[in-house]
Amino acid sequence: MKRINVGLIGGGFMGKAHSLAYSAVPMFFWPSEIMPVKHTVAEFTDELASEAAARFGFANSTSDWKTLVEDPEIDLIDIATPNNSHAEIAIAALRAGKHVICEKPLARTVEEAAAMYEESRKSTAVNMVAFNYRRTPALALAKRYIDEGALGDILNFRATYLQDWSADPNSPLSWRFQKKIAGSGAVGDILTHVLDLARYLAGEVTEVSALTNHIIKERPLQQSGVDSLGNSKGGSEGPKGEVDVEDEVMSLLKFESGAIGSVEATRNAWGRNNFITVEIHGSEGSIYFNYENRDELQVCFKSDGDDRRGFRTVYTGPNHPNGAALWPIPALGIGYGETKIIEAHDLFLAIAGVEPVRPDFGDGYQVALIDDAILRSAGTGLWTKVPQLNRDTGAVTDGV
Ligand code: NAI
Ligand code: SOE
Repeated sequence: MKRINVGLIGGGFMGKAHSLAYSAVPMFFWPSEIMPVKHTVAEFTDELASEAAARFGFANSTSDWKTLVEDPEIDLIDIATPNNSHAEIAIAALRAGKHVICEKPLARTVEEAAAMYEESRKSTAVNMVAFNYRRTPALALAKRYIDEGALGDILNFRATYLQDWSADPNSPLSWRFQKKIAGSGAVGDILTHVLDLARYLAGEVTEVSALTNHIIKERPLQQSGVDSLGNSKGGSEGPKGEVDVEDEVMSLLKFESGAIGSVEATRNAWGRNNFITVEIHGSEGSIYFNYENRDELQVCFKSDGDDRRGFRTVYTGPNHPNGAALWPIPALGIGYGETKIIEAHDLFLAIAGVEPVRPDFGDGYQVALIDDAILRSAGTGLWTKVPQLNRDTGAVTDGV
């Protein structure tokens, strides 16, 4: 068993989720190829950093992420900061020879994503982008059905990502509403997750036709530096700041395979919480998934027969992807935390040389190319080709 010293940068929502995963990996995946050691956490200030160390179980803390990247004792850099620092940290970490896991979206722009990907090609270290929803066992089971041909030829992919935490115009102006930090709005923040699922389950997206809408133009300034995701109300009085990113996005998709599809995302849909849905139909059957019932995969097959056709529920448990490591019977409940535990374990398998990990920076870059095409299409109103990354050469073509 190899010990891997982790340097975590960012002690917010994802700092918590990743720290939990590092503690949990050996509990779930045992014997473990890798034993993660929570070495050092970096935050903005010494106070925030030492608080994060105490809370998340790190031995050391620092207010300067650069010392962490340069520390020869650190093996893995975990980037759990807002999107504006992903490129700078990842490039420095790769140059220092560290393994890197970077939260999604890989970067704010295609240019930043390209630079990160180019740096990753020069390194022999492992890199990963944290699109963790594909680690949900029911979605990994969907992939298994598709790979085994149970759905036949994929004809249509439909996905949504709907939330409501920003529907109230008085929810505060977090970094997620500022282009200079986030890069984009619903597109980079949540559509990227379903675009990762689209590529994972249905293959490459080659052309898009998109609409975006920017409804809430200003929000109350946050009363503290903490990103509160809409939970603490700013109030309608008091200073406000500009929201310069889109609220909503919808896009039609064409896939390399000839399949067609649609994706949509908003953080303003009252009543929807983490409503990620995926419905795929093929020539031989269909599947349906809703993250709010994330243990369940609905399946329907042509071969079921005319008199019994309809969706039935497969409840994921020990017999499904990664299920044996999780809980001993179905219906105990698989949550968001488990997707992060599986993600960390898959990262460690790659670091241990057992098997390569996806999604990597190349995948994050390809998603950034789709994001960019969607935003350009929404601007022009035209069908827009998605440039395709050739993973062998590292070159990007102008669509296929
Ligand atoms: P957050 O706002 O809760 O936490 C970010 C933390 O990073 C804050 O504590 C902040 O003080 C710290 N930070 C910012 N810049 C820093 C720097 N230069 N050095 C050290 N610390 C710094 O944000 P959250 O929700 O954790 O998001 C972080 C990243 O994770 C974003 O890229 C976001 O898109 C992604 N994310 C991914 C999710 C997923 O499901 N995969 C879920 C939530 C966020
Ligand atoms: C807010 O929309 C958010 O925290 C996203 O940033 C995450 O990526 C998503 O998984 C949960 O919601």
